[in-house]
Amino acid sequence: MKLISASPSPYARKVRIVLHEKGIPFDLETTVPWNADTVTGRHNPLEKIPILIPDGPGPQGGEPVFESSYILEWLEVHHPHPPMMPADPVERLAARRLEVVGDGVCDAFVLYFFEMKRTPEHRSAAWIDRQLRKIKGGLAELERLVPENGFCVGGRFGLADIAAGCTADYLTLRYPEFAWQPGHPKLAALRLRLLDRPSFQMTAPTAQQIEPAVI
Ligand SMILES: N[C@@H](CCC(=O)N[C@@H](CS)C(=O)NCC(=O)O)C(=O)O
Repeated sequence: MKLISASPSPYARKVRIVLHEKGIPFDLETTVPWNADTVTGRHNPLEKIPILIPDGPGPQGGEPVFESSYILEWLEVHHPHPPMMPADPVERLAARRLEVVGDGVCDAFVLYFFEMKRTPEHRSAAWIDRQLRKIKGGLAELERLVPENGFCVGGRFGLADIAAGCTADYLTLRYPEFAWQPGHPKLAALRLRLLDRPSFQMTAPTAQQIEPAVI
């Protein structure tokens, strides 16, 4: 199968980590989804990465799968071993909660990031404050949810750790001036524990050059 991804994307990274952890071979196609020459719109009407293109033929062969949380669910159904989501429904909800919060922090950061790309006279202070509030609120919630030691849910590595780790690494890359680590020691320690895993090391986020025309 093929994964269309962007190198800084925390959403695509969740999928890349799960593919590595499950041992599923895949081709990685890296694009800049904001740029005019991106392939994104050919496969996803919402024009967003990540996009997974499974091998055909088969029940869903060749049909693009998009939206990171949906791709992860799809992978769990079609490639259940090793599991990345808890089998217990209550634990699964707990893991999904961390994913929802982590994705929400990243969503708010993307809105903040592009607002800051505007020239100062075109920026909205109210919009910036709103997104920063969400980033800080979401990080505080992640800090509340992650444990001091070990993995986030059910004592075993999975979705919740991946979501929290991808969010933490993304902010570290894209928002270095916001030193979030001292105020969130459990999240900072989890991030470091996760960096021991090959799947995290192989998918470390890197910045991309975005066309100015998108802003
Ligand atoms: N909720 C989506 C978010 C994906 C997303 O926002 N991807 C960004 C890159 S990090 C993108 O492709 N943006 C292009 C656009 O919104 O036009 C998911 O989890 O897959």
